[in-house]
Amino acid sequence: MSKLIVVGIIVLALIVGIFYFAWGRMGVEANAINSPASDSSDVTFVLTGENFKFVMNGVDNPDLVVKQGDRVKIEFASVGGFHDWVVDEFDAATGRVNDGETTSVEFIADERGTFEYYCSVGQHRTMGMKGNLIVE
Ligand SMILES: [Cu+2]
Repeated sequence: MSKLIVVGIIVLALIVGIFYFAWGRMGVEANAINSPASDSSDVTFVLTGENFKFVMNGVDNPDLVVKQGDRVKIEFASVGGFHDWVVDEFDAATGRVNDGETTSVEFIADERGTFEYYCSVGQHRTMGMKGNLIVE
């Protein structure tokens, strides 16, 4: 009889323990999901695209310099033609937009180096619509 009570208490303690463990994990995961909100990026670049170049603050195909580990946001708008912004190494690609449309992409620059960003529409890349993303 007393053995049964002891076993019962142990089982109850286990259930409560598992519940608290699961609850704690859920809290952590919820925070992880909530914290990288749309404006939590470390670096934001605002670029436009036209036939056939990217422009930022009046500079054509600018070097985009970030630090390793940065969460990078690209806000991209077309001001003429059909374009996107892509970096293969980080699986980063905006949607394709037409004149007057805006799109964006966020990614973590978790590797050092110089990576080419480009427009993947038609032959735009070979026509000069490309630049460097430099991760220091
Ligand atoms: Cu293009």
